[in-house]
Amino acid sequence: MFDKSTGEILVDTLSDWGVDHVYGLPGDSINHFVDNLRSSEDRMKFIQVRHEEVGALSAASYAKITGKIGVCLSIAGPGAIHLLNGLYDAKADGAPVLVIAGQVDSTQVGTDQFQEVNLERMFDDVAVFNKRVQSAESLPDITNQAIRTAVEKKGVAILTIPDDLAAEKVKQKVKNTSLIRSQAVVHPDPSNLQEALQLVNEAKRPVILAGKGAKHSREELLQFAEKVAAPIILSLPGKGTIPDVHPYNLGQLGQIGTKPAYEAMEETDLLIMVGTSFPYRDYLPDDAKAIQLDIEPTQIGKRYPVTVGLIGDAKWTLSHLAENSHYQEDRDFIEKCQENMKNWWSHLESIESERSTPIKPQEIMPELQKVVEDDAVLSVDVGNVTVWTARHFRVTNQKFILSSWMATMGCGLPGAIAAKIAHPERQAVAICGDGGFSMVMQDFLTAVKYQLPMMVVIFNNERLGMIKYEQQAIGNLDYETELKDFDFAAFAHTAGGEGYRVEKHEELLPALERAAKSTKPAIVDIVIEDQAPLPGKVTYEQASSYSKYMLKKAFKEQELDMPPLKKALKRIF
Ligand SMILES: Cc1ncc(C[n+]2csc(CCOP(=O)(O)OP(=O)(O)O)c2C)c(N)n1
Repeated sequence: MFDKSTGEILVDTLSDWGVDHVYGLPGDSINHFVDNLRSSEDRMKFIQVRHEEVGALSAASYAKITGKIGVCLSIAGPGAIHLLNGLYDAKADGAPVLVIAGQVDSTQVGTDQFQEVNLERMFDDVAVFNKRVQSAESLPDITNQAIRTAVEKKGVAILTIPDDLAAEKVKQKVKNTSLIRSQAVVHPDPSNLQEALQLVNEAKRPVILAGKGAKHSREELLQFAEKVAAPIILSLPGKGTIPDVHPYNLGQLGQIGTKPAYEAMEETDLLIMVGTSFPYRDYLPDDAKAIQLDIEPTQIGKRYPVTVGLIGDAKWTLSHLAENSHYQEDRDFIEKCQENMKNWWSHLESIESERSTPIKPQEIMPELQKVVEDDAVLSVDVGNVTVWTARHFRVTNQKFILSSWMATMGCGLPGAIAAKIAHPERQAVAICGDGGFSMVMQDFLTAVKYQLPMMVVIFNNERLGMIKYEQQAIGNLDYETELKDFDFAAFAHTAGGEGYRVEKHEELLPALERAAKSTKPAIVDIVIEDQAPLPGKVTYEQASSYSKYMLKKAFKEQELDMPPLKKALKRIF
């Protein structure tokens, strides 16, 4: 006699798909399934978070780090609502995530029960698969479809399960639909490949802009770039595709970018986009020919009027282009870019070697670099801290993750939690602003509870730094961006971890070294001078808006009582 509950079958199915842990917070409407997890602890770990948003962000981060599906669960109503931010992060960054959301009893759905929310409607916008299980018998098949859809469409699948169904016994053995995963290597149309090769062979100053779609093609990308003498600019999600100090790397583009990248874009006669949806049109060439390679047909021509589209796998296509393009004899352009980059690095080195109190943010990176291992996972939060890390941290082989498209604050710590679960043997480092970290800091306790040693580096400027400078950059006075000072090192101790407060430069490296060696989660709370990370290239509009802010500031600070000046300023603003 077969007597498994559907909840147990759900655990079996997850297990068959290779899932070995679930993030979440238990409660009514998910209790039966949580009990199934309790009795399957040997193969399915339950990571209890303090806030469901952290559960969802961790599941998304796990998917970004491993390429495997991340799984989180919640109760109906408030728990499910808390998941949303992390789920949108997964959607925006193409990370496969499965949600198991509890729901009120199946006989009561739709009758305004306690904590009942119309979950199908709520999740509709974020999900690629979104179904409420209607019967115990259909649950295994629906679970299979949910996982398959999340993996293939790189998005969020929602399984809403009234908790009574999870407890129901199934009378006969359930035969799963197939768990086999078949994959295609997509090759572009041969005539498109031919057109692309012709453009490449004719170009004098080709530039490659590569995004996260190129991440699995480091070798092929470099072979192609070297053959056709094209420098490589990486979008922020693409950081790490090739090492930052590789002679063909010009860093990032845009507000966070480098001057050599900006200049290469101004000079290029052929833009080659690989697996990127870089959104800032102003930083792309005014009028260059362009090839765009992407696995997703709808991306072609989305951001730039491309001459040739190549729909296909980056690895295969780059290797084809590398093999079949002509060797570029004229190396002047690449050499000039390399010279520019050398100057850029020495400019960075000179500002990084300053010694000041409070510490300047850019002074931190070379010291951090000394303790971060080559195969570490770096999880970066959102704010100026993203810019400092993008610009000054030289990624070698580390895994670099962030909330790149949703850009949600609070992603740093969940990324480090997921990193430690995905790769317990590797170092996990979260780099956060004080604002971003304080959005999720309760879950430092989760890292302590599950003994996940990690290093959380906080750039503590007592500010929402990025917003302060955003306000100034549009000519406004900064307003409500200051944060109450807080000793995150003391918090780390209270939480059961280790904490180091750093106020002077000489304390920095010893603190980082001790945190890196710690067997407990550790916070290095660095009091920094609040600084604006200026763009690699300041545009006229940026300079002009900033001068408006300076005038307003001077006017406010000095409380000038000079009617003609006041009148003039009023005219300007
Ligand atoms: C959830 C969320 N709310 C608001 C924002 C807008 N935002 C972007 S950066 C930022 C400030 C970040 O401050 P902090 O974490 O202290 O880092 P800093 O910029 O000072 O380095 C804000 C409010 C956001 N991206 N995400």
